[in-house]
Amino acid sequence: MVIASGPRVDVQRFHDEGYLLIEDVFDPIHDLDPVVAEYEAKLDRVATQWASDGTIASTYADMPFTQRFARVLNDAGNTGYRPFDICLGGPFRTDEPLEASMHAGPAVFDLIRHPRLLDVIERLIGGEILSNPIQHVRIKPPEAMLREDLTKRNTMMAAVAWHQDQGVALPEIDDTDILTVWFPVLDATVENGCLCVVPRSHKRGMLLHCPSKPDQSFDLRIPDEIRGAGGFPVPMKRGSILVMHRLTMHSSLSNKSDGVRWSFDLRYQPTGQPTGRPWFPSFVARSHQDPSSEVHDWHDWATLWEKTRLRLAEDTSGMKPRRWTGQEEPCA
Ligand SMILES: O=C(O)CCC(=O)C(=O)O
Repeated sequence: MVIASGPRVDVQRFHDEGYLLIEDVFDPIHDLDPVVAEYEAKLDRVATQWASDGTIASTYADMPFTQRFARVLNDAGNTGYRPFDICLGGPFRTDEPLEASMHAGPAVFDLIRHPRLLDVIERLIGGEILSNPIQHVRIKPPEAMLREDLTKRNTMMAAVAWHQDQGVALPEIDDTDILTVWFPVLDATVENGCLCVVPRSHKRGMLLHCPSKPDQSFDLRIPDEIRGAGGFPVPMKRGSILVMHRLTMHSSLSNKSDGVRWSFDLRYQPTGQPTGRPWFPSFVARSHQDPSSEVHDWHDWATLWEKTRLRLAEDTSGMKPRRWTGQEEPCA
């Protein structure tokens, strides 16, 4: 195995605690500001399209990003977040471009493949690294600016309940060495809804997850009586990353501030292991054994998602049911 250089990674601490906070992985101006600019442009395109087809009342073009995003989401309702996430969410339709179904752009792709980020991952799982398709951007306007039904139902816009990432993927992932990498685009604080973790919780094994509401299969939580006590918020400066074991219990707070809470949660694993979402596309982010297998161009990454979109619009029968039925004790 090639041992990478890069940020200092306390591998032992990661295995002991189940998470690792590493500062200064990204350069905020060079690496994160382009993502903000890419999303400002995306919001402008989406708002212009939706104002012209009547989905929203106005383009809200005179507003700053946070207020504009909140107004667009409020007008568009529960599916309004779809064009912004970096993963496909249903409904899958043949008559819709990728641009309207999710976001795939160069600044985001550069983050997913950032060499300093991959150096950290390499220290933890080795140098054959697959980018797992369970990935999201969460741009959460202040809760006070959003319609209540959005903050109650949508985990991209609202607080997220305690869970383990292994618990929200298919059982095929149970032996995959998958890592979650969470990082803020703007500083994450207790007030604006940073992440919370329970140290050493990965040593408890996988815990029961219940749907948070009877009709919900994505928004899962570990019931309080199983979760027990412990856990604390992890405020983070932009540029830092938090790496978590797949069994580390985590949640996030609500955004009580007057600014946006903006983060990415990405996942990486050794190439060749199951991803937990076999119907979505993964790609080789780094390979020392076969560098030619790496995907370097964001257009190629977008094409993988576009082909997936077209396939799912024709046929979703390959999408398997979730791990939990909601009928387990004590969910039912
Ligand atoms: O960013 C958040 O609010 C929650 C993220 C999360 O739960 C995850 O990455 O699994």
